[in-house]
Amino acid sequence: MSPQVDRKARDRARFETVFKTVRDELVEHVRELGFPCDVVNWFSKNLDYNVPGGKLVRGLNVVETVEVLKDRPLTSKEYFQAAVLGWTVELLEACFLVSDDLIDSSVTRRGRPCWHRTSGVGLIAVNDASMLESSIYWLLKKHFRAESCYVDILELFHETIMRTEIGQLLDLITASGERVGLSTFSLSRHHKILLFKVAYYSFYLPVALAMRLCGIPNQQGHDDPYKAAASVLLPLGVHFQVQDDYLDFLGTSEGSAGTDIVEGKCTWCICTALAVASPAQRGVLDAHYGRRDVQSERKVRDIFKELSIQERFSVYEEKSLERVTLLLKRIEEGGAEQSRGGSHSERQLRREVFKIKFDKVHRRLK
Ligand code: DMA
Ligand code: MG
Ligand code: MG
Ligand code: MG
Repeated sequence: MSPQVDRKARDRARFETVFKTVRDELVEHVRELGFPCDVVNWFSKNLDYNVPGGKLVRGLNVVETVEVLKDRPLTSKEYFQAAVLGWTVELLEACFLVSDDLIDSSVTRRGRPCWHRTSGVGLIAVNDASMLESSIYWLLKKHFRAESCYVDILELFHETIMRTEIGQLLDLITASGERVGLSTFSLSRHHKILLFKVAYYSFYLPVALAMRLCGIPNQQGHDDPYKAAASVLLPLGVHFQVQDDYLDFLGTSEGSAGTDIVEGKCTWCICTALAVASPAQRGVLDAHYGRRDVQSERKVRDIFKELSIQERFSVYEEKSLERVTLLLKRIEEGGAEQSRGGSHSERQLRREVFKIKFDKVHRRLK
């Protein structure tokens, strides 16, 4: 095993031990409220099934960012706080995924049945998703109530959740059904969907939480480090979700894969296809996109192939990475200019923080 892989595995294992602590605290809380075993066990299973099994990139990103900002090994108290904050982001991810899979009629997630498709769950998943969200606030109160960043952290969660939900709404009402057709689809609407449903909670939130935990204050106007962070992280988040759309088409996503065409989702693939389709190809897409049958799905896939979606994605990926690299460079240069006056943590913010995210999305295959 290479030292880098070894380190990653160790970081993940350390982070996972903190999950055991927060899970036990949450379950104990339900028990202390006097609920019988079946309720306690249900909640515990909800947590175990939905929270820890993913790539954990968002949660680990909180810890990694705190480490970069502090620029020294964390004390065990600092590590624990950063990791708890990381798990609140993973709880949020779990909450969104449980409802998203239900709404998207997805079958599998992370290589297993979606939570709502497991024995006896079904629509109870709606309440389970809410409980994953309220667990965040319970943990924040328990671990951060006394910290000066408590209100900022709460606000960050509230604002991020609202943005994600509006993004999900836009995604859902744009999806083609009998009623809507493909007429609402466009690359600009698609960009807005991705920005709101994914980029804020997956890319901006973990970094902004870490910045709050490290006590980085807002600044006026263009100097605001939170605005600077958003200016790179949000485009990166959009790039990441375009990859998600493309991986759904390939069927290799680690998330839910392969349902976008039959569900009639407004994805990068269909919006790109619509922008270049001939009238005949457009006719086939109109007739078959968003239909739950294998023949229709095959016809759509054939048109995507005719229109070289695969090659077009490579071109998009190249251009988009170039753009993000440029944004990163601009921030680095801004950081260098300010480095005479700026604090060490502000200078660091302008380099490593973004590299962590950048390296993770760079040409991912799953
Ligand atoms: C996921 O969008 C968005 C949220 C807020 C979970 P999606 O349905 O494209 O994701 P996936 O492909 O993972 O189901
Ligand atoms: Mg989905
Ligand atoms: Mg969805
Ligand atoms: Mg998807």
